[in-house]
Amino acid sequence: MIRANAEGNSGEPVTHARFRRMARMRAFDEACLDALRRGVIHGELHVGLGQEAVAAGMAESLRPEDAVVSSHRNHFHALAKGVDARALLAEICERETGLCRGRGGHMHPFDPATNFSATGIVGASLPVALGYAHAFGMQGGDAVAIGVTGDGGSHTGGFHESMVMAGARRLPLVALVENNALAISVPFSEISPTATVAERSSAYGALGLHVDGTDVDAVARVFAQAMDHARAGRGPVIVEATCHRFRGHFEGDPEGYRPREERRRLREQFDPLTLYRARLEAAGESPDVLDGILAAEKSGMKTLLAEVLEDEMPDPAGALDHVFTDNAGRPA
Ligand SMILES: Cc1ncc(C[n+]2csc(CCOP(=O)(O)OP(=O)(O)O)c2C)c(N)n1
Repeated sequence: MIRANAEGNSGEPVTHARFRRMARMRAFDEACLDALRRGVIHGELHVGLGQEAVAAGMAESLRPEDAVVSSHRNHFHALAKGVDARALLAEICERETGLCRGRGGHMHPFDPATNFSATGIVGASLPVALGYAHAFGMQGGDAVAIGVTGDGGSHTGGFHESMVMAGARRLPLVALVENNALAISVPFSEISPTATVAERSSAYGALGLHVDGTDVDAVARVFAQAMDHARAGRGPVIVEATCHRFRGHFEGDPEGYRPREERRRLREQFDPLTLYRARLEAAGESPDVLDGILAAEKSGMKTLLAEVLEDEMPDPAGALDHVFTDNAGRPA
């Protein structure tokens, strides 16, 4: 049986590792929704429920030296890169124990230890990832920078400029586009000049790959191909993963742009966990083992949330601490 690589649980079959990763991601965002209902998260919250297979498929090909720069919908990418779930949850819950001591919140987690960061500015993950890719190119190793964005982000100037420069200089940049067919309320089909984002890659001298982002096995395979290409110095890649957002754009979104039944239909047909479970069971996997994985991840995340909610919040008097640096990049 195939075993998971170093990023998976040691010795666990790769199928279990993939299912577990998705289960953990789902449990994480469900914990965030729980925290929101308890009134401990202020400001907008964008969860990724329905999109677990994309980040979980990406995870296996990531090495510690690679960099991931994500978007406003970043929790799953952070977990895929190895960001500590407790520190991330504490950041989202605005605690002093958070990744950025509670000052960044859910849209701005930064973790130098794992080379992970995110931005709430749509499309701006790409120029930041380009900077990493440029540095990696100068260093001469085989590290890769991944810029994650949505279909909306792929229509920004920053995305285009980053791909132009990465293509011209053959930089190790992978643009991961999570195409959930909506930029808030705007359908991809109404504003895209092409049927896919991936097919624009030839204009950038990039490799373009399209994958069903509800299928974790397919994402893992395609993402590995993208990373091999970039690591080998053959230039940038666009990986477009089509997927579905099960909740509103943000929590509180009245979703006037899609009927409730549509949301229910998407959940019924395209839940990546349900789809993967069906595949594993058809191959002879025991339902009890899969139930055990789901239950363990859910209860683990509940415990984590309970712990985090006991943590201190930052002292308002220190609101500007750790926010600015001096010119040498040291905390002021
Ligand atoms: C530069 C910029 N313009 C507008 C916004 C407001 N905004 C936040 S998310 C979003 C849509 C993003 O859509 P997409 O990139 O497809 O990602 P998704 O929300 O579907 O994951 C917009 C317009 C923003 N944050 N930044």
